Amino acid sequence: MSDLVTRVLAGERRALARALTLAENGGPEGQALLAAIYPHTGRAHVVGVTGPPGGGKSSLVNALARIFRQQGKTVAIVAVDPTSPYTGGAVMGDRIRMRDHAGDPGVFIRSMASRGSLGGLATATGDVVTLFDGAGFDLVLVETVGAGQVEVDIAREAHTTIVIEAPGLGDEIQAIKAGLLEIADIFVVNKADREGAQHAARALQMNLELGHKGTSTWMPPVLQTIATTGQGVNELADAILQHRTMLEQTGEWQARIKARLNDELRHILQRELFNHFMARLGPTTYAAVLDQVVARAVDPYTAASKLLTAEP
Ligand SMILES: Nc1nc2c(ncn2[C@@H]2O[C@H](COP(=O)(O)OP(=O)(O)OP(=O)(O)O)[C@@H](O)[C@H]2O)c(=O)[nH]1
Ligand SMILES: [Mg+2]
Repeated sequence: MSDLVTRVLAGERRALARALTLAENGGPEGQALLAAIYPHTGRAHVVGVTGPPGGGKSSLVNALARIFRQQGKTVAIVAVDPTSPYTGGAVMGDRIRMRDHAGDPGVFIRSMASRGSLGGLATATGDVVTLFDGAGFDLVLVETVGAGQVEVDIAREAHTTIVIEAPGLGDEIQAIKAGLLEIADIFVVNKADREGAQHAARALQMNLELGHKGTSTWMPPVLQTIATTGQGVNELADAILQHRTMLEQTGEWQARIKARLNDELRHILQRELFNHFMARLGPTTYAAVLDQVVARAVDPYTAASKLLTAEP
């Protein structure tokens, strides 16, 4: 194990691939590995890229990776597909990317599927990001499809969140409904070569102004790109780096990390406290009280407080 840790920290690709699988499987080995890597993390700039299916997320991530590589930065790409257990979209995108970055040791691509449990996906994604961070990648680009709670959860892991729209998908409304407007640090209207891009950009801009988005230090820009030709992608890469600079200069970088870790720690505590409590209580006491609730003899609130004070 310690050998694997050393090799991951050295950025060795085969060790990293094995570590990623261990972490994704979520067993005790994976946990021990993550624990050993954790003290060596906190350097990578984590960038979330989310938006509707087919909006051009993979193409854009690919184009961004190319620019960051030209700047001498190393890039890890995580493609998360909560909608399918088979990573249909993610795998398609990966093929294009793998061809584009084939043989470049400064790029590492990993795709992840839901395997039926959406709750675990955000956690698994966080663990994968931790490993890339520990392995020394400068940037970790996390692509997620859709606009549901999983995307919002995953976006919370990112320092910088990019929300992509594309004309003709009818997604402006979808994004706003799902609260993606709230989490975006940068908006991108991709497929700017298509009709309706201008309109989509204006609609987004108006929504931003109406919602008084942004702070005195950051107003989310609305950029237009053509991912397939690379048009506008340099500007997007600049905006990502500017956002990082702003986060660091204002102390937001640390504040965001602390807020996220606070959440994470509380979640773990909640789960562990509950499991601990239930194990101490034993299944018979719980079942008996549940029966009383079902029989309308005791209401759920009273039942809960009875259980909390019950002697095991
Ligand atoms: N015309 C045009 N087509 C684009 C642009 N960007 C991406 N595409 C095309 O749109 C399709 C979808 O692109 P992807 O990058 O796979 O989109 P995605 O959002 O990753 O898709 P999923 O991961 O399946 O949700 C592909 O055929 C791309 O070639 C663009 O700027 N203009
Ligand atoms: Mg994709």
